[in-house]
Amino acid sequence: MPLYHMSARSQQNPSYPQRFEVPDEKVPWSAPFPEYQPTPYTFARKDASFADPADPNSIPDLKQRVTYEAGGLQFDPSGTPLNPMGRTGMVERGRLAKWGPNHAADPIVTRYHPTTGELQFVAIKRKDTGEWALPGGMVDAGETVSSTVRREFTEEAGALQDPKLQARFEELTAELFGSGGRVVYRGYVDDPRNTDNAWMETTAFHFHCSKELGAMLPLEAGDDASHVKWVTIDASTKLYASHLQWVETVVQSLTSKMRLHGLVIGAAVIALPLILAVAAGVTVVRMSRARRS
Ligand code: RP5
Repeated sequence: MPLYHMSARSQQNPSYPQRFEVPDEKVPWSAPFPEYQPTPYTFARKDASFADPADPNSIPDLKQRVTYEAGGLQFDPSGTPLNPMGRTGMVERGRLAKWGPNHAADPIVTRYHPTTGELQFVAIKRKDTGEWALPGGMVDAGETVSSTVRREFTEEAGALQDPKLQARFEELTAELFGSGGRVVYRGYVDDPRNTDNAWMETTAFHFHCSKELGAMLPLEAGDDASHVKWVTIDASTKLYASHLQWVETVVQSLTSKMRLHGLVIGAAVIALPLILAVAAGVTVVRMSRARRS
């Protein structure tokens, strides 16, 4: 996470009104900023049944809501939750449904390209900002984050027209997600929808495809994604919100595993002739002893 959130202060979400400009040094709540006049904005939803009421003080369990941020939930004197990373130039909930943390889950699905061997991950193109992103989504009420990660991946990457391909996709994803994955990040997301009073938090899981699975996993755009594809990771890769940071964590861990694997193989290649020579020497000694006796 950068020192100060960047996307959460930006105009990257084109449907947002202009935010009040917050310079880096004014982001922390501890920095005095008497001229601060954040823009109030709450998106008027057609289906508001799962959204919070307009008044945060009317929510009985607000103070008990789960946050992954170490300091716990902070509130302003009126009882409204305060963004743990500081000012964003906007108050109220923006396009987020909940006051305070809004929970998501993100799958980082990787493979080595079947012919080039390049490390790749699955990305979707978001319709709201047009940026490439991990195929994550909001955790539904009563749902575990691991089920969300699988559901979102299936919805966003697996809307296949051919029923046979769809069935195969489901088999393969069951195998992939059956492993449970590895948690690589849990906490605040620098999301362009965040406000001073509502923000995204996520759990990002890594799943690595076997060679066979990586070659077979069919991908097609679906749900709120206009495109989905395998992306080769290189210096030019750009992703939505703070997604790139978690992908980089995965790349580092896979690269160091590969290095270790290479070292083990290298050591085995060097050691094998020695082991064979020693073994041959022992046999010769044994044979000559046997001849003498
Ligand atoms: C991001 O928003 C999360 O990391 C996740 O990828 C996404 C969830 O929101 P929706 O895609 O469901 O809008 O902050």
